[in-house]
Amino acid sequence: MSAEETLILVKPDGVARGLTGEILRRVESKGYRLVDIRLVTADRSLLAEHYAEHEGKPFFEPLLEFMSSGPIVAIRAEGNRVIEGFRALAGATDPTVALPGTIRGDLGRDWGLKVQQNLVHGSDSSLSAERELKLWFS
Ligand code: DAT
Ligand code: MG
Repeated sequence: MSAEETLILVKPDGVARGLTGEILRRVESKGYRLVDIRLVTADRSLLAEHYAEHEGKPFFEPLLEFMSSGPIVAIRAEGNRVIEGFRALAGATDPTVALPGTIRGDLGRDWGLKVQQNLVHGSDSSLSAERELKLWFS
């Protein structure tokens, strides 16, 4: 059986703030393996598919606008329970309450915008990981 894989994104705020290396360091230090990595400027259709579950929510349009505002680093990472493990490294969605020690808790904050800019995305289930990896690496 091959090890589990997940999709990690360093969002445009993380890339713009020069935090890509720090975020990759945390993923690698935890012991996960980087299988593939690419710098992507995402178009609207990719982002709408990626975030389809949030269509209709008040932050959906701001989210798509934010995610298309600059380059994203997309990472295919591998390891036993990496999906759950990276979500734990990332911390809670809201960076104000994300625990210190997590990526969002240590490096993120609320900027008073319509969408939270919280540095990273991580797939939330094996079904999401499979779907999202196909979208970003094909
Ligand atoms: P996560 O990225 O932790 O899986 P999510 O899938 O619920 O969170 O939402 C996707 C992104 O949308 C999230 O990273 C930040 C933004 N977001 C979510 N809920 C929000 C809210 N209530 N207000 C503003 N932005 C929000
Ligand atoms: Mg999510």
